[in-house]
Amino acid sequence: MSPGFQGRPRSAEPALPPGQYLTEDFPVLSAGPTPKVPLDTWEFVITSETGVEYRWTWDEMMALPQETVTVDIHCVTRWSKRDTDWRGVSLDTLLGGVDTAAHYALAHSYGGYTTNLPLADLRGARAWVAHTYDGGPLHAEHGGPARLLVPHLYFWKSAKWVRGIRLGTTDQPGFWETAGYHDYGDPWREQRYQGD
Ligand SMILES: Nc1nc2c(c(=O)[nH]1)N[C@H]1C(S)=C(S)[C@@H](COP(=O)(O)O)O[C@H]1N2
Ligand SMILES: [Mo]
Repeated sequence: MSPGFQGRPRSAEPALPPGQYLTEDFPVLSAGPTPKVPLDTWEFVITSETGVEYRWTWDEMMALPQETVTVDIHCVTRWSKRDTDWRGVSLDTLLGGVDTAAHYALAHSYGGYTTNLPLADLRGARAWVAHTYDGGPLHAEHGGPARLLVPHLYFWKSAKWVRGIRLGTTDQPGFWETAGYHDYGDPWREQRYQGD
């Protein structure tokens, strides 16, 4: 640093991704009605590219190692929320026993929503199946019983009411990606729409 350098005062607030503003409340964004998913029939399924299915019931999911996560979330409609508190199972745990050479993942939800992401983005302590928000059961409108949580991508990648993940050797665009939203959706590179 040069002697005369003023710089900016060190901010207490870390930067937000470009074009985002902070909100204190928790908006609900759903493309359709909120599905009702009883826990006794709930299941989560990872399907490999060769068609092998790895299934977890609710009780089996709860018996796995649980992680607490505090993360900022960023919606493509420009709201961001700081320090959201979740509890859930890491995709590293779920993928640990899955035999796959696939590069792509398509998350699918009760109710029919889908969203795609590279399988690599589900690994490395960056993605969870979250069932608890702020210390209580995740409310249905926010994706309960359980949703995908992938906070390093725009929040549309965090599929609510998640039911499973299909692994594939080709990239299959999901609901919003088919409607013109970006295939990857990195908020720090402001990848909102195809072509960004
Ligand atoms: N199943 C499902 N998941 C979804 C959506 C949806 O419509 N259906 N909307 C996405 C979008 S665009 C956002 S911003 C977040 C919103 O989550 P929230 O309603 O908990 O804020 O969920 C994502 N996951
Ligand atoms: Mo969104």
